[in-house]
Amino acid sequence: MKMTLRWFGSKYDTVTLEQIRQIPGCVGVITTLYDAKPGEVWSREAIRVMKEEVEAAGLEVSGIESVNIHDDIKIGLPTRDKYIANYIETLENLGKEGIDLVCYNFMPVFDWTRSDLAKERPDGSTVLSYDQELIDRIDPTRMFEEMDANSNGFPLPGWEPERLARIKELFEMYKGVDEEKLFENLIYFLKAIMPTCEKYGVKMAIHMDDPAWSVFGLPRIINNKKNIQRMLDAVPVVNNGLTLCTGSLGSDPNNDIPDIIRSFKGRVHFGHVRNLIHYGPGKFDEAAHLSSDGSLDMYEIMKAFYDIGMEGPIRPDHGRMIWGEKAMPGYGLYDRALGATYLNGIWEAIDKADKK
Ligand code: DNO
Repeated sequence: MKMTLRWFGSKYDTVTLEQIRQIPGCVGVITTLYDAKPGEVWSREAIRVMKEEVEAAGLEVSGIESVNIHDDIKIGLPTRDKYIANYIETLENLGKEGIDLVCYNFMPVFDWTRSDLAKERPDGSTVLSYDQELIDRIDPTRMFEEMDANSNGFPLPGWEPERLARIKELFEMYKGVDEEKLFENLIYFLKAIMPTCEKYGVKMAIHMDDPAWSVFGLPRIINNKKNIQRMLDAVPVVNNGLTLCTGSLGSDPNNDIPDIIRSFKGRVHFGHVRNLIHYGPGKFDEAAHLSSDGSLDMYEIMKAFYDIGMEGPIRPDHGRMIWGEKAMPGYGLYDRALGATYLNGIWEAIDKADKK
């Protein structure tokens, strides 16, 4: 396991590489080319510049999060082949520059969804939270504005701003795309890119849908053990793997996360580890990483990663906003650094017990 932190680049992030370097045991960052639009080819030159900046700070680029997928690929339009060809070129360029891990998601229209980006906890910290009842009252085509208004002036991590301008059009375009169609389109994409991934040793790691159920009537296909199994079996190549996100899967208490991790041994290439508090169906707050602060058992989760011989990067995921920090929702320095340290501590304890 390699402990890493997500970094949004010097242009957008309030957190610096120098700060990340001082988190004990943190060896690398997970980052992307933040100005690249979905569907564009990433040049080797641009990838190299990004890598050199990170390496100059004494860290490595442990993976890309994300190379986003153009909507035409998700919808299955005839133009998808052009965008898949571009994606393949990007993967080749990443592989040639020695980057071997790409996280992506196949969620239509929105990436992760929350009803509140700064809900106050009793200790005065603020967290991201989700309440289906509140979401049901929002006009989906106004979701960007709602989230934006709530984000303290920071960009929404992971949300693709170019989608903002065409939100109504996007909902129209996804109208005929149900779960089966979306699944077929994912498999079409994966089959097309796998030979390149195998040739250059690039592992694709699909992110879980967040939350793990349909929101605004949009289809969800990477949200539980059965669906993940189906996707892995449809393209049975090691390079077709997972970003095992405990917070996304954990939004549905029916998902047994340690069991899911163990079941997909060999295909879990990247871990997002965080905790949340369940209040009932469709209602949860994010929490500190500490098990006792939320509903997930972080020891059991880290033990499962340990037992499968996890070699890839793990990163603490969304943190609370604490100590007066102002940063992108979920992505401040302080609570994620606490999370990394806590997860490293669990790992050390498991490792020592195992080697006794
Ligand atoms: C949220 C992140 C997601 C993730 C994408 C992967 O905080 O985990 O935005 O990066 O879904 O493409």
